[in-house]
Amino acid sequence: MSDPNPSVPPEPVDPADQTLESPGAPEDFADLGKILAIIPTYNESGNIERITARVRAAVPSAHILVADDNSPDGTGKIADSLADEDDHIHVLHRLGKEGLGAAYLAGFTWGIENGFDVLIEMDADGSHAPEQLPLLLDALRNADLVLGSRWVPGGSVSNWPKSREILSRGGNWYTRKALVLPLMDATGGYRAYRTNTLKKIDLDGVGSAGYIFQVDLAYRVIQAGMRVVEVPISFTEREIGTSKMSQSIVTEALWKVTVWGFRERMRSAGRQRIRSAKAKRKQGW
Ligand SMILES: Nc1nc2c(ncn2[C@@H]2O[C@H](COP(=O)(O)OP(=O)(O)OP(=O)(O)O)[C@@H](O)[C@H]2O)c(=O)[nH]1
Ligand SMILES: [Mg+2]
Repeated sequence: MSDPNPSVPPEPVDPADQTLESPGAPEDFADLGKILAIIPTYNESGNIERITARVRAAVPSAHILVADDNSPDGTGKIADSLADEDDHIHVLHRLGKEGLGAAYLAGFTWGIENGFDVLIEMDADGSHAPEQLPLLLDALRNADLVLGSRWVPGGSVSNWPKSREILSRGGNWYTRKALVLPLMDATGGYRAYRTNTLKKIDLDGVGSAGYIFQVDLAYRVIQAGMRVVEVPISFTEREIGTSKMSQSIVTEALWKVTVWGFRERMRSAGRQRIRSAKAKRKQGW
């Protein structure tokens, strides 16, 4: 697969039509192999039970890994008791808060070591509807990475203050321009990766901690010539618990995108210089 351009997204689906009571047996996506949804948590005691239950109902064949950074509110303990009752739920206890990126990298390593073929990224706070996971998995049949996108036609956000929307749209606009990245929502965190996709990029070289981690990975997948597809999602702001978004997360994102964009421009200017020197030599200048 070498077309890095995102394809036309599938028909948008109203999440209201995708309740837990949806008729018919849920699809098991056996053709994609073993599926693991990684849910990073920090103080999500009010959400963890509900989100795991929704994932289990939406795609019963999928396993769940809760990657908890020793949450002071006891999220890890609740996850342990859920894992005791359900062999599809696993818990990765980490020593302390190290950021979303570090938790996902540890989760990916766990998933790869335990033989999973598909790795899902999903927030614990319900912003990413598990009922839309089948949309991402279906699109993964023809992609190396699927992004749940708020900013393609059919995508939406609800209960977000205007300031958050401006930050997300603006951040994505800047990312698109600086990195020449053909993606509408490179910062989003609802994703489906093939394990093979992650094996082909240098995960050890990823140092990003905050939300820029998402851009970092999408950028690496596209630069490796793999196919990234965006599907519309309905994003809902968290109702329970507190956001971990901070000024330092935004600053990390801004400076990293700027540095990478500058580096890429220097590289392509270098390539251009070499090409014109070769052309001149050929013409006998
Ligand atoms: N393990 C771990 N999880 C984290 C860390 N920071 C955030 N998370 C989790 O990552 C997911 C996204 O974090 P949120 O606080 O919801 O960030 P957000 O969605 O941008 O912010 P809101 O819109 O206010 O919810 C949640 O499941 C968090 O619990 C961290 O340092 N370690
Ligand atoms: Mg959130």
